[in-house]
Parts: sequence; structure tokens; C-alpha cells
Amino acid sequence: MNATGIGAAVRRKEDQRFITGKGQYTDDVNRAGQAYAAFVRSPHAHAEIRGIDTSAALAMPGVIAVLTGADLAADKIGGLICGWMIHSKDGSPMKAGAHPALAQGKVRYVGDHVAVVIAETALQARDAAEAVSVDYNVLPAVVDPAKVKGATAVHDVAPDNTVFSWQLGDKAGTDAAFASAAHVTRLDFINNRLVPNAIEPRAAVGDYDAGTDSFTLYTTSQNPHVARLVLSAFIGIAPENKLRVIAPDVGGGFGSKIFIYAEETVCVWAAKRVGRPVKWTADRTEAFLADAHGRDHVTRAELALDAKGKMLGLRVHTIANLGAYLSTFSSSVPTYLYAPLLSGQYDIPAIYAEVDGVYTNTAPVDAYRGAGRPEATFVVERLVEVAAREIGSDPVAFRKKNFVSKFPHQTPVIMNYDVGNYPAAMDKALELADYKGFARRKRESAKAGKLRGLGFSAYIEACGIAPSQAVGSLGAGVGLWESAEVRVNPTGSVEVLTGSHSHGQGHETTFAQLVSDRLGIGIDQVSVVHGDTDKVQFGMGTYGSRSGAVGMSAIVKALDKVIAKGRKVAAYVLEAAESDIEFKDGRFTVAGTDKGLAFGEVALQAYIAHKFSGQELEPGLKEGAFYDPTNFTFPAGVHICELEIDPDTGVARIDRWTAVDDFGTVINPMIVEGQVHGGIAQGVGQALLEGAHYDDEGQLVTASFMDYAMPRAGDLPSYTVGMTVTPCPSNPLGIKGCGEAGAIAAPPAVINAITDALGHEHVAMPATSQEIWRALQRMPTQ
Ligand code: MCN
Repeated sequence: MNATGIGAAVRRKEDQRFITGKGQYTDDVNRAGQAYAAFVRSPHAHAEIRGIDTSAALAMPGVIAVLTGADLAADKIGGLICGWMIHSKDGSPMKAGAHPALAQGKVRYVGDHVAVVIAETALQARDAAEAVSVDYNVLPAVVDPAKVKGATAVHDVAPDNTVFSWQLGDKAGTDAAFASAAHVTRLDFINNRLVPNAIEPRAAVGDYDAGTDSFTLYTTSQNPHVARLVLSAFIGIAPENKLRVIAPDVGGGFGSKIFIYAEETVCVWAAKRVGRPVKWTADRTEAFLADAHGRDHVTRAELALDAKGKMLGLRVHTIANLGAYLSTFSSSVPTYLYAPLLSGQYDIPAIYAEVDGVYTNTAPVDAYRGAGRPEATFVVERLVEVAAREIGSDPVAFRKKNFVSKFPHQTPVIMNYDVGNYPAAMDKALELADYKGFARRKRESAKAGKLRGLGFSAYIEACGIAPSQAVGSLGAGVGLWESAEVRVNPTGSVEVLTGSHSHGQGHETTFAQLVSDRLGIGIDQVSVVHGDTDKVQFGMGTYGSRSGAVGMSAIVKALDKVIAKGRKVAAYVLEAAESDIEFKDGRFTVAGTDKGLAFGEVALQAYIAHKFSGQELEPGLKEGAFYDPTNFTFPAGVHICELEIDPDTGVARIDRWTAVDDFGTVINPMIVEGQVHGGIAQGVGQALLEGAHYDDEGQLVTASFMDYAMPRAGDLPSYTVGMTVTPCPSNPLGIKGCGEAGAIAAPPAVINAITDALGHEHVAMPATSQEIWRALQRMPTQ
């Protein structure tokens, strides 16, 4: 194996600058003459705006401008849009209410954008924002997604607050399966609402050059090219390359930075209005209030079994809280990213899902690490656990009996699973978790007055959404391919330009490893360029754990072209037939001889003076490619959580965590393990600690880290991580995505472990010590 190639646990190249404080984030960007923006945000969840008095704010020191929705409308700036069209089961299109970047006539959640103050300093802007006087007529707010019907409409276009009433699967066939069932397991639960909380809050700097009539936006984005495409259309910048979007180092996104937000739009627009660069950086409270939140489902799910414990059918009804406005991808998350995963790892002949997407007077809800797939996995893995117990089966045996065993496997809900080996992952996880020793450990815990539980989660996810054409026909407004360009310099060093964006995933290392592997050069010879629309022509960005499977496949295509061109150059220089040139371990050689040239020598030959043969061989070595995958990738695995509960306090302490995942070919095992660790931490956060709560008036009562508990190191055990490998057949590297697996697998593993410890008393997420203690009080005395 090449020491820095595929499979090597190379240390991350980018960490040198991150851990020495040399990263360049959006808030580090400062432009000459820069002014600062502060947003006036609604204190009410639902209100008419009767008037806005900006006079006091305008008179305050340093204030340059106060802009409102009326100014936005006067400049004909379009509203924010949702990029995926969903149709209801009656065929009608979803009901998308207008979403202006600054409110026009009405505010719809606490934190909604009412006006923006531009001032000389950030503090002056903030002080003046408090002096903007808004006359509100407060309206009743609807907060509970299960009680939207009959409540005051959030948008006139949706009088019953229903955005869509969508379905997937065969209703009649599923009803028939239930009618013939020997046993039906039913569960009602809430998938709790989460706040993303990346370390770096969102930020934007808008700049306008009057000389060239062009704009630059520095922003915390996971997909700068899509941001350019959409923002140039909103703001009326044409052609779109008059807007350059730069997403420099980004300190975590977890989905929340793929969306087009009001603040970015306003910073670009305001820069031209005031003739100054305009900078905004969210504080943590703004992030809590106005970053798109995640999850928030209310679900009833039913699993039908025959007399032998084989699954016959699954029926699911979910109400998905979409918040006050449709965010960029919010319609796709609880529909096409959720229901097609309801088959889990199981062979379920009939599945029917209905999803009602509803408006409430809460912050918009959109993709958050896993986006729909954690919600689906929670449905399946909780049902499976409860069903196994109800029919008196061992949860492992019950899962194994129902696992998909033949591939490819067409589920009843769109997905075609290409490869996998689910029993192998289960067996490996059981071994690594010392399953056999669990009974002994449970007895020891009992002696110490503690309750020990073991919880399984056998998850499957779908990454690298594809193919473009098929997904486009389901309503997606974008292509799902990725671009790459490989530029070889005369010395043989290589620059890789990619449309993916790295905001913590280590692409500068893994993408360089791929180049190192294919070209036989060291990773120090490779630099990865991303995140700048002037440098990289176009790209779809990073989400849905696609950068390995899709982004790297585009690089493979471009590298293949570089090697093909290198072969021509080598043939010319070595005076051999092109068909006789072999490329291996970084050397072009004439087959059957020791005549050859190293990759770097061929690169130099491509640039120095030659009389290449006419038009057939151009000087230079630079190739590009677009790659559109033919299918999703389907990572899958088994996570086992073992925990101990103190019945006196209700505190659950995770003692062991075993994860066995199948990510196909692994490029960098250290980075992949890190991704799994981070994902588990987020999943444990959802299961035990995190929950965004609005009161009945629509005030977010968990709007700071004092009230919203994130997991800390002390809440997490050391993980035991193992792998199984079934290479993905639909991309040239055999990779499956790994970036979301932990967050998808973890919540049901934790809750199944808690309910196991409690003798299967129901607990809701987050299973705080209070929630567990209450469950203990409901239980019959032991
Ligand atoms: N990789 C690998 N072998 C594989 C699969 C992946 O070595 N078989 C490597 C990749 O080359 C890449 C990393 O693992 O360096 C993650 O790859 P992938 O699974 O393709 O995911 P993406 O790079 O597309 O990242 C997106 C994914 C998502 S959707 C969320 S949400 C998330 C996540 O990544 N957000 C993150 N991980 C995050 N990690 C950090 N630190 N910050 C975020 O915001």
C-alpha cells in the first residue's frame, strides 16, 4: 500500500492550520471601509407589523442606514425559496408561503427578520437595532405541530397550516398485510427538535465593486456555488458570475449551512445600497433563534408480523413540523429523505407512509446531520425492539430473521439496496461488545443497586443522493453530480479543484490521498482547492455524505484523463506507441522494457518546448470531469449501547458503545472513525440531552446553552469501532458515505438500552434524568 494512499490512516493536512489558530473563517474577513449589520428580530411568534419607526435608530451614533422589507420590495429583491417541490397525495403542489428576507406585513416566529441596521461598528449597529420601534398587532401563535388545524393560519396560502399531505407506498397492499397479521406492534412518539450548534456561528460579508458592478460574498456555506446561483437570482445579479461567493474555512455545518438564509441576502444587497462592505456575525442567541432547526416529528407507527415473527407490513403516519417558512430543503427532508428509508435493514413486503408537513410559528426546520434518515431509523429500530419483546423473541434473533439477505434488494419504498451483509455486521458487533458477558455485567450492576440495559440499532442510510435525473423527476430542483478539475504543474505537483466543500470532514487530506494513490506522488505534492466560485467553476457542495462517493469519483474521472494524456506525452517522448505505455506506481514505462519516465518527468515534458504532433496533443496537463452517480450508496451497520441507570436519580451513564459500520472502501480509517465518533456524540445528544422547546406563545425557552444541553466529553464513553466492507458497486472507488452514520444509528440504540434497563417502560427523547426518573415512578415496584 502507498504510505499516503487509499487505506492509510494519514494525519489530517488541514489540522496544522486549525490547531495553530491559522484557519481563516468568515469572521476573520475584514474589508476596507467595512460597516456592520445588526438585525431587528421579532419578539413575537406571530404578529402583523402595523408600522416601523426607524427615526430614533437613524439618529444614533454611527448609523448609516436602517432598511426594512419595504426597501427590499422597492429594490425588487425576491423571496427565499424551497428547492424541492412536493405534491400532496391529491396531486396538488405544496403550499409555499412567501419568505421575504426582511418581513413584509407579518412576522411568523420569534427571531424573524424585521429590519437591518447598518452602522460603523457592530456595537453601534446592535444598539441602534434596539432603538427601532415596531408597532405589532400580536396574533395567536400555533406551536404544536399536532394541533395546527383550526389554528390561526401562519400563511394565507395554507389556511389549515398544512403545506403538503404526502404519501409513499402501497396503501391497499399494506392494509391487507395488516389485516392478515398475527401480531401488530404500535408506537406513538416524538422525534425531538434540535438546534444545530456548529462551533462557528453563521457569518457573512457582502462587498460591492461599483467599478465592475460586481459583488463578493464571504459566507459560512457548505455549497457556495448553489448559494451563488440562488442569491444572484434573488438579488437580480446578472450574469451570475458577477457574484463571487467564497466559503473559506467553515467551523462545522451539520446541514445547517446548506440553506440560503436572509442574512446573506441582506449583506449582499445592503453592500450596494450603502456603498460599503457589510459584515454580520451571528451571536449564539441568534443562532438558536434563527438557524434552521432539525427533526421535530410526531409519529404513529405500526409493524405487522406473521405468526412466525416475519415482518409483513409497516404503516407510518408522521406530522413534520416545518416551522414558519419553508427553508431551502425542508420539504424533502421529511418526505424523500425519510420514508424511503423506512424499510431499514429488513425485508418488509408492504410499506405505506403518510407525512403531513405543517407550518407553525417556530423557526424553520430543515436538514440536520442525517436529515430524515435518523427519524426513519428511530421509527424502525424502536418498533423492532418493542415488537421483539411483545412476541417474546430475542431482539438479535428477531432482527436476523428479518434482515434483507439477497442483493440487490428492491424495497417497496423506492430504494434499491445494492450490496450489504447485515448479519456479518451484527455478529462482529456482538463479539466486540462482549454480548455474552452482558448478563454477568447486569447482575453486577444490580448488586450495586443500578439498572443495566443493552440497546441495538441496525441502521441503513442512503448517501450521495442519485441519480440526478431520477431524483429530479421526484421534485428536486438541482443536479446531484459533482465536478473536479486536476491541474498538474510542470514540477508534477497537483492542484485538485472540487465542487465539494470541506467544513470539518478532512477533504484536504482524503482527496489528496486519492491523488497520491492514483498518480504515485506524495500527499504533500497535492493541494485541494474548494469553496470559491471564481476558482472552481461549479459544484453542488457537501451534504448527504456525498463528497467521498460523488466528489472523489469526479476526481477519479479527471485523474483517468490526466493519466491518459500523460500516456500520450510519454509515448511521444519515449518514441513508443501509446498502446505500449503502461502507468503503474507513478511511472510511465514502455511495456516489456525498463524505459520509462516518472509522473513528474512527464508533467515537465507536457510543458516544455516540443513539437507535439499537431492538434492531437496539446501542451499542458489539466483535465476536468463531472460525475453523476447511478445510485445512492447504502452504508449500514449495527451500533450497540450499554448503559447503567441510577434509579435514585434517573441518571443514565453510557458504559460501552460498539459500532460496526460498512462504508465500503475506506480511504482514511482515522478520519472515518472520527466521523463516526462525532456522529455518535450528536445522536447521544439527541437521545439524552438536547431538545428545543417553545412555550405556548411561541417563545423559544431553550435559547442558550444554559437551557439547551449539548453532550460533553464526560457524557460519552470511549467507543469500540469495527468495520465490515462490501464495496459499493455504483462508484469507481467502492465508497459509501460515513459522515452521518453515527447520528443516524445512535438515538434508537440509546433509547432501546434505557427501555431494556427499565423493563421496557416507554421513555421519550431527550431521556433526561428527569424523564427517566418519571418513568421509574410509573413502573411497578421491583
Ligand atoms: N471517507 C473515507 N472513506 C469512506 C467514506 C468517506 O475516508 N468510505 C472520508 C471522506 O473522504 C471525507 C470524510 O470521510 O473526508 C467524510 O466523507 P463523506 O461521508 O463522503 O461525507 P462528506 O464529506 O460529504 O460530509 C458530509 C457529512 C454530513 S452530511 C454532515 S451533516 C456532517 C459530516 O459530514 N457535517 C460535519 N461530518 C461533519 N464533520 C464535521 N467536522 N463538521 C461537519 O459540519
